[in-house]
Amino acid sequence: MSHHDERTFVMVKPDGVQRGLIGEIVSRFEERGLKLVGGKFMQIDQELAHEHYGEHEDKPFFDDLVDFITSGPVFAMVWEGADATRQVRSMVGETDPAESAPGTIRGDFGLDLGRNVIHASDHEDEGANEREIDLFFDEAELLDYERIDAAWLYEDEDH
Ligand code: D4T
Repeated sequence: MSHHDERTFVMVKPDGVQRGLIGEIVSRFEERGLKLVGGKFMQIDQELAHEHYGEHEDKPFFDDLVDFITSGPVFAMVWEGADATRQVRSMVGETDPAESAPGTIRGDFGLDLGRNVIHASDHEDEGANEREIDLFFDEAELLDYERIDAAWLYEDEDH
């Protein structure tokens, strides 16, 4: 794997889907130069919600979080690129949209912690990206191809 091949898991949550933000969000990552390697429009069931949010099981907001994430379709994605996990998190903003800077996805499209539009793997949680990709995608659903502009995105890609 070259250093351009880091993969991270991203999901437009039910509020983002209902508000018509899938295209806008996908565009931001595409324009940044990240490569889409997997995408799935799906409904999360109770079991998957509990696995995905297992770390929050004992929190007071857990039941509302599960109800919300299972309340409508989500758009799950895998994006690939140099330092992808950390770069995507910085584009997403803080967990609470109210604390997120303008220019970030949550800072531009959200106001409420319980409706924060998008999920992205935590770069400070080692292995979160691989764990979440495995939870939502089979290996065969992740596609291997080159972006035609790769040589213009990375100095060390050959022309
Ligand atoms: P996700 O996982 O949804 O991308 O959010 P973050 O990674 O930014 O934040 P998190 O795991 O700490 O929180 C998961 C999810 O729970 C909601 N939440 C969180 C909530 O409703 N009330 C709360 O007090 C907290 C801390 C928002 C995101």
